[in-house]
Amino acid sequence: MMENRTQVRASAHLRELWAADRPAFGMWSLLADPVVAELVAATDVDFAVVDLQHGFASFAELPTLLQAMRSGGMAPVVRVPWNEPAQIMRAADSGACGVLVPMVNSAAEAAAAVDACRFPPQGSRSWGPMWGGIRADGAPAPEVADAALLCFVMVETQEGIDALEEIVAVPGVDGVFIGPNDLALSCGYGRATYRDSEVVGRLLDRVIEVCVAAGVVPGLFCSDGEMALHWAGRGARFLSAGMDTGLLREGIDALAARLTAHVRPTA
Ligand code: 3PY
Ligand code: MG
Repeated sequence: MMENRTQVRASAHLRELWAADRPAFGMWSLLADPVVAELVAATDVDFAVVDLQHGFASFAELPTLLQAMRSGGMAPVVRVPWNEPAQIMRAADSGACGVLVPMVNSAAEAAAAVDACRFPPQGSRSWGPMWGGIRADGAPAPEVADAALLCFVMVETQEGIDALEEIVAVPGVDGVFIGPNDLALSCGYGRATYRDSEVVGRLLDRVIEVCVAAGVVPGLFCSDGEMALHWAGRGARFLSAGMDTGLLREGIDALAARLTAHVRPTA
């Protein structure tokens, strides 16, 4: 089915980049508007993340957002609000090519996330492809759906750092996605970033190193392109590089500044 082909293509594109040890750069979607979703999906970024934890969209809007992205040519990754099987399964049914699971603090929690991503006998995902009866070519075979769905666990707490070696060893974990904001808060560094704190930078380096040694993909939330390029250079391979809200704001501010400067040149 088209749905399935779009999902398979999206995760295959990412896997090809990683097989060649190349970084995947993506967009972070906070807005719940299907037109913006289609626009994001029609660009040349390698992936998009629809953020259901801290974005404006909820599960009610998700099928429509993913439908819009599919018509833009992309099946995005969905960050679910929590490590909850029903949420992971719903995101996968809706058409995600992968999930980011927040606040994973132990191997058992990572194993639970993987379990929700895979159909039996590998896991306990419940069968119910929502688009199957709507789109012409039916539902994906369970093993095809399993192979296409990327499972990224987010390490973003001191507890997660303490259990990192066990987390990356869990079979079926495709990668670790670092949430640098929560990680700094949880580890006692407040709102510090790698830009103003060497110790924060070293912490991120260590997560990347442990992932690489374990053969899983190191990912990182980046607030801008400069940050994404910096961490791609240090080995991260799954990097968000901008947010729809931030880029819209930046574009409008830059335009307004240009127009204002033109009309009222400084003396
Ligand atoms: C974090 O930085 O904690 C994130 O989860 C990114 O949104
Ligand atoms: Mg976070």
